[in-house]
Amino acid sequence: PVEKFRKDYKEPDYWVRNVDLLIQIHDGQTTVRGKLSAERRKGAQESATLRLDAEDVEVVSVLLNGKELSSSDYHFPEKDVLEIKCGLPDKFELETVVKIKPEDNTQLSGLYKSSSMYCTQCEAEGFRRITPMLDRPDVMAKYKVRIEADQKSCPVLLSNGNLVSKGEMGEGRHFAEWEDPFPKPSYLFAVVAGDLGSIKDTFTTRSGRKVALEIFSEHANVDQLDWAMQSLKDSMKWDEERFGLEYDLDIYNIVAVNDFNMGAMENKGLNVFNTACVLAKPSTATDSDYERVQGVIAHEYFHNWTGNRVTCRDWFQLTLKEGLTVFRDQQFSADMTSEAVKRIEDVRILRAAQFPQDDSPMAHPIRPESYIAMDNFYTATVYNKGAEVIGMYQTLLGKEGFRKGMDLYFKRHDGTAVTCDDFRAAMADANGVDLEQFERWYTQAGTPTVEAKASYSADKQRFELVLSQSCGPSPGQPTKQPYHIPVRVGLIGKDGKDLVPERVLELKEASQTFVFEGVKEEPVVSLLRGFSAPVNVKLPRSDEELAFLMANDQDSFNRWEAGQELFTRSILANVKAFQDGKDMELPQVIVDAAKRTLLLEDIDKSLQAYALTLPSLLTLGAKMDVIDPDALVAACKFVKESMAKKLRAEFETAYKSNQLPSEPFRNDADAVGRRRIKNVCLDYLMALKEDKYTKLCLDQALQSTAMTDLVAATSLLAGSSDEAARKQALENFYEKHAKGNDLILCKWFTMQAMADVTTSLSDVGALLQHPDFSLKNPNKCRSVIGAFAGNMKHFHAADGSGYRWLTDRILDIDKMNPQMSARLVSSFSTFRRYDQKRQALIKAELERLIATSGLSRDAYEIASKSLK
Ligand code: DPP
Ligand code: ZN
Repeated sequence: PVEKFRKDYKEPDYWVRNVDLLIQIHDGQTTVRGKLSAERRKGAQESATLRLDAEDVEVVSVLLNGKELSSSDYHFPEKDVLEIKCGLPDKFELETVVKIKPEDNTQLSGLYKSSSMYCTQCEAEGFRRITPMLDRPDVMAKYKVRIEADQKSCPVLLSNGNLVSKGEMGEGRHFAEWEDPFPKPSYLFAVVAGDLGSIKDTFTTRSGRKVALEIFSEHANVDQLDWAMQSLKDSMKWDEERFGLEYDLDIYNIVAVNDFNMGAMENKGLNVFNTACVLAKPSTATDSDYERVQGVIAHEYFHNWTGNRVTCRDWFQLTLKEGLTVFRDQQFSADMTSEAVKRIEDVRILRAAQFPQDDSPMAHPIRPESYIAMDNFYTATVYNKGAEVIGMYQTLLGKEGFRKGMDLYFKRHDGTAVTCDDFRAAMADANGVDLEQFERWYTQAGTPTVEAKASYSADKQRFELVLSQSCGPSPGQPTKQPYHIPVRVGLIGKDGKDLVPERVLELKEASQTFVFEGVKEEPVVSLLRGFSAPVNVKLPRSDEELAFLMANDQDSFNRWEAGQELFTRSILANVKAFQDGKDMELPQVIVDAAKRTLLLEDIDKSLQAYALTLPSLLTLGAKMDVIDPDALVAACKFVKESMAKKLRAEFETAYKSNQLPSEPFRNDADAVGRRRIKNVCLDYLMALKEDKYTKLCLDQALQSTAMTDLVAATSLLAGSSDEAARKQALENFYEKHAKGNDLILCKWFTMQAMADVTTSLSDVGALLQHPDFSLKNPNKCRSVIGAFAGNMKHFHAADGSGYRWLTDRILDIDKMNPQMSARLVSSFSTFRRYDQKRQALIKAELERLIATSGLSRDAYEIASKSLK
């Protein structure tokens, strides 16, 4: 496999200005005629040949300026490259006719068939699987598309831009012609053909453009589209208000598809969505489903400016559009729900998914330096850490300064393909600041650590904070230069109020001293408020100080953070005790703090719930020198159980007082928060393993009408040692809710794959044989195989059985869908964080993968890099 490097970027020898496509869909075979209007780049050699990307297409003919070329004028010099060997004029039209088979396309990249519909996925490099093209994002062209298909099976024919004509062709066939007035890179191309239902609405932009909105799905799912539509309108309005950005076409279409590798895709004017990110109605969707739909609809909509109007010059710049757009969708969701809650959720994801990646052989800067398969770099680092980096601009420049930077970015670059450096320059120039050093966030991998030392002089009323930063080695980067880190700091007095105004310290040196004058008493420092940078913090504190912060910090994030730190300490101490065969203990200070939180009355219920939720196993694992899955799971169980023993009455009361009537269903912040805290309480009570609470949980599992409550209770029972209750709950969930609904089936699969029961491995084996399971559907693969790879105890079974099982599944899937198999390989990437024995077992599996002939380059890349 060939590795590509960022430093090797060159402009192409030819630009394609127009693409004219004829797509003739027939059952079993599709013909694509692609006409490219191209010109040689000024400065390119006249002898430069045209090398088009072309993958899995059968070339029927090639025409240059209307004249068919003889087969000696073109060839495939390497796999997936169609080279035109004859001389080319400065400007020309090159036409290819190719045959493709969407029905056999199990990779789900290019044009493929999902259930009864045809659809496309072109990012990152799928367009070349439809028609030969310079398939790279800096080649931007205007597209005209004519789709022809059977009228009965494909009454709906969609592509990007505006519908310019449609009609019947006889013999039961019909056509539609679409034209997109905006030049775009090929990865934003899309086509959909199928028998779809839809809902319609309109949105009038603030300059008065009336936009027709339509969301399509299979007919049976049309009743689950309203929330997506509401979210779309909210997003359109929000982007006008917050960033002055208006929609630019007369049509905005969204299509829900069952089989989809990613969450969704921002194709110009025609978003294609994984059903999991668009369908929602009260009887089928949990609160987090609602939040996900809202966030992803917004994300894809926001791409219209950050991604489509201004796109990436090359794929190394992916975070230019993804980090920025994730940041934008996070800000939107914060405005639509609660800023404090959203921040906690985002940091939880970052710590569970990105920090471990940063600490593995797969660590890469948010702007990677090289890749073998680009699809492997749609990572938590590029997306979520990328969003944190964008957030730091806003923290450094303020909201207004950030907006100025965004305005300048669009003014300079609208309609072009640019780099992360261009974005940074716009931020710097618009604000007249120097952001040179800030580039290191783009060049260096790894999570920095900020260490703080505080000293106070009562005489001088002066407080000094010495901040030092460091960042461990990562692949290819043995040493790191200091980052430019914004550190938001508050100094809290005994009464819980800030003693001086909060400051954003700019840490740029390896070590720096910051002085606060006029500090009337010795303060408690609240460091990195709002998680103002994606770093780990080291600051020696007593448990009592943490409890104080948990109760008093005016920054809601740091109140939560203090509680998490308390939990983490206790769990890690108990891990040690477990390993040493000593008794585990729960310090009273934690019980007291949790009790205070439980008894608070006028607190946001979601904040209350998160304050009582233990850090995730992955987050805790990242804090251990060597991850010991058994000890970690045991320590968490112990903490939960001991807490429940001490606070049984409080948990019961909170559980009861947060019950909601089943009618009418509400999903406002209060209702969501109540379900959240109620289910946290149930989780604690279930840790007691008493019949009384199993019964309570079973009642909820059998009788609830809210999907959130059903899933919470059934998941708890899926991990229960009470066999009868477990069986009853799972059967009930399947029969009453999951059967016939793929998305709910996935929840049912996941709760079993994640469960900590002795039969976990044989259970997931059985799920693969379940009639509702299909290895071809990415959502189902993720819900069984991906979920099991996240089952800390059983995936990491000491005998290696979980590892062997995963490798076998990866090899099955790799033949069909390399993007999917590569994702699963990455579950092995953190293997060096485990003990020697497990390391050896995983290493053997990675080696087995690499030794398999015909392994995809996608899977090969992750496996081989993980071993480095
Ligand atoms: N560009 C898509 C998204 O993140 C992923 N393929 O929205
Ligand atoms: Zn995106």
